Amino acid sequence: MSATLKFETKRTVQAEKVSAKMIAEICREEGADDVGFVEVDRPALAVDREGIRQVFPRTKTLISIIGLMNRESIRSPARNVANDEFHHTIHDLTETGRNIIKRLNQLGIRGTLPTVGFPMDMNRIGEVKIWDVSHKLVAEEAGLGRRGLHRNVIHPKLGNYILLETLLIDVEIDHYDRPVDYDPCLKCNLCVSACPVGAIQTNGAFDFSACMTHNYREFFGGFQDWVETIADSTNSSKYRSQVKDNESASMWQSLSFGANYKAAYCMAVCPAGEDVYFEFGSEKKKYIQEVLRPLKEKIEPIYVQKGTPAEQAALKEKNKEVRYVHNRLRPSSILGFVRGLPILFNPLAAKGLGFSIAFRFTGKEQREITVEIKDSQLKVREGRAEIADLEIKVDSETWIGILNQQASPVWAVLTGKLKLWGNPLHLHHFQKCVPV
Ligand code: B12
Ligand code: SF4
Repeated sequence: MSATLKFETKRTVQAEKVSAKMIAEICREEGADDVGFVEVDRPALAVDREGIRQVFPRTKTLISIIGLMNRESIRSPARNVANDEFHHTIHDLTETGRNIIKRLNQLGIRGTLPTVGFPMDMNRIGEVKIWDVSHKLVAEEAGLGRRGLHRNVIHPKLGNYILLETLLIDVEIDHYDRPVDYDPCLKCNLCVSACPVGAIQTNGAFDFSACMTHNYREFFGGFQDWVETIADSTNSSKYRSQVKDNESASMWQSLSFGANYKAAYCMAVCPAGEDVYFEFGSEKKKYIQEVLRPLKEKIEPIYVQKGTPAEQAALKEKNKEVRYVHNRLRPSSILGFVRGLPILFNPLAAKGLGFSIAFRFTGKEQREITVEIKDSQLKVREGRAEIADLEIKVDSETWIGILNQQASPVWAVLTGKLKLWGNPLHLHHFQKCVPV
């Protein structure tokens, strides 16, 4: 019996460098709405070098592909409609990526695709960066657009209503793309006004924690908080006094049909991009009335942490019900602690405070850093400052235990695992400014 090989096992593309035009054609035939190429050693991708190696060590070329969403669905105040559009586009884009890889396999080109979003490596949850490849950075380098004020990538033609995927392949190609040389963001600030937790700021700053706490309420951090609420509830009425029936139902829906985003309003209102601008350009008032206003008027819960700028922003929204929660982003290592500092820092809690702490971590993860909190800003420097208001020498695992409320600081001092020099009150201030 003779077996017919479905796929070529040898590389059938003979040229030293494979044709970018041919691969682009395959990508389009398989459903990519646009495509671009980046060589693996592009300096701008240094932050993901390790992640790329982890997913596919033989990577020579990154292919950025995009999936266009239906913008009326993303803009719909009906959250189920918008979420369905996100979920289906994620599914379709993954399918497109897998089919491209299958076609390339037939030519003997090997490769794979990191996920569009979730699943991610949850073992790294306490290290903050749990994704391997930053699709936005790859898309920018591949000339598919630039990040706008809201930090989503805006495609010059399609606007920001796109999701991104990156394919990693093991051949060099004969043409690589470069970033577009103009900024498609109109600086209209509609995204700033649409975000119910003030995550997008006019100066370009982005409040990761605010977005994570509200928009991702039914993803891992919010899920963990919900589980702990159940664990801490002595009976069903105690639970129901903290979690309303509609919130339990929404969590059930997320667990059953894919996690629901609570907003994405920054993306929904963005008028940038050639195909979108016509709706806004000549009729700005009408656009605001039709696109922004229904989202502002939607009556819905907004999830915030008490005492944060997100709470202040949410309280200004007339039609929203402010709900107080935690996001439970707890570091599991010193690496995660250091990475998480700028994300978890609460500038409101730091108002009027000014101090520096030199940390010396010993034991399993040895590292020295200096944290300065001044003028409502946090700065982290590698190395231990010679003069600091407080110096802390602490065993790394003990410190993570303290942050996770699984070890007592008093016990740590008594057992010599934590030593302090200087004003210990600054430790209390620090914990207020960087709540875990
Ligand atoms: C982490 C993440 C988030 C985080 C942080 C977002 C962010 N701005 O980085 C949270 C949970 C808040 C988030 C929210 C959303 N996300 Co998201 N997210 C990602 C993910 C996994 C990585 C993003 C990334 O590379 N960030 C780093 C850099 C590139 O982002 P940046 O904003 O330009 O820079 C800021 C951060 O880097 C931060 N920062 C600096 N140093 C460090 C270090 C670490 C470790 C971290 C975490 C942050 C950080 O400060 C910078 C300035 O504010 C990607 C999927 C992927 N694997 O790439 C999707 C992705 C970026 N998300 C996407 C989407 C659609 C959303 C939402 C609209 C979700 C929704 N449906 O409601 C919102 C939009 C929020 C917003 N305005 O940015 C799309 C964006 C598509 C596009 N057109 O650009 C992506 C690309 C998913 C995809 N495959 O399509 N997301
Ligand atoms: S909504 Fe306006 S300011 Fe925000 S990213 Fe889009 S074009 Fe830029």
